[in-house]
Amino acid sequence: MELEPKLLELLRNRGIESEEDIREFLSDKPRRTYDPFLLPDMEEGVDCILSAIEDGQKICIFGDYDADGVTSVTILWEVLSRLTDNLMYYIPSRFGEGYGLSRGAIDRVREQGAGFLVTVDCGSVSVDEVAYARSLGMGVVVTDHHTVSDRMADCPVINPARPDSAYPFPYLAGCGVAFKTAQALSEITGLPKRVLTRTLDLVAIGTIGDIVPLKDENRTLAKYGLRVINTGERKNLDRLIRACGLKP
Ligand SMILES: [Mn+2]
Repeated sequence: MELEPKLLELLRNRGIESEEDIREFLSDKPRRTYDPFLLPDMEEGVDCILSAIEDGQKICIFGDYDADGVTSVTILWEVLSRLTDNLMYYIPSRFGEGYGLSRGAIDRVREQGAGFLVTVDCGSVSVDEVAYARSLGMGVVVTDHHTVSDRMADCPVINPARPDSAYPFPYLAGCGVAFKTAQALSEITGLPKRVLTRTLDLVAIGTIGDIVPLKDENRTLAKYGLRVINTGERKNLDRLIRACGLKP
């Protein structure tokens, strides 16, 4: 591969030096992606979610109000809604409630009949809130990408940034973790592949919006996701793109 010295310098500044890494970074068909079950607690988390569905429990996807959080909710919604009708989501108010799980939000979700919480883009360090939800008899699975500083919630915590994570790439966005969880659920239940690939447009928006490093698996997700955006299949997104005067 013949490359301009300036380009090689720019790549080197980003830690991309080996022939293989350069090829992958510049490729139109990147391949770097990993088995979702390498993420900590993925097996246990997916088991809990599927048992909750079997038991007929109402599942609440608990998200966040930014680009990463909103896309995370939608990705998991699109896959879980193929497996159950007993589904709701909750996005806390940026102004009234703030980021993450809170007792008030858990009470509201419980009042609406939810027996099981799956968080996206939040929850790893919500030790007291997770304990509170469990004291009400609710099951909880956390999916998240935020740094785990000291104590971690007492439930399955699917998060590549955990200090004990063996996942090869620690910088997924929240929507990347939601996508990997959706991928694991799809594999176990044998959902058609297109259900999952159809969500890649949202993974690209959340990943780029959350300003995580666009390297490795994030780059793969963003590149294929941009292609899904440009199919125009998600009508409201297509309208938004047109309203902004953007072209594919
Ligand atoms: Mn995030």
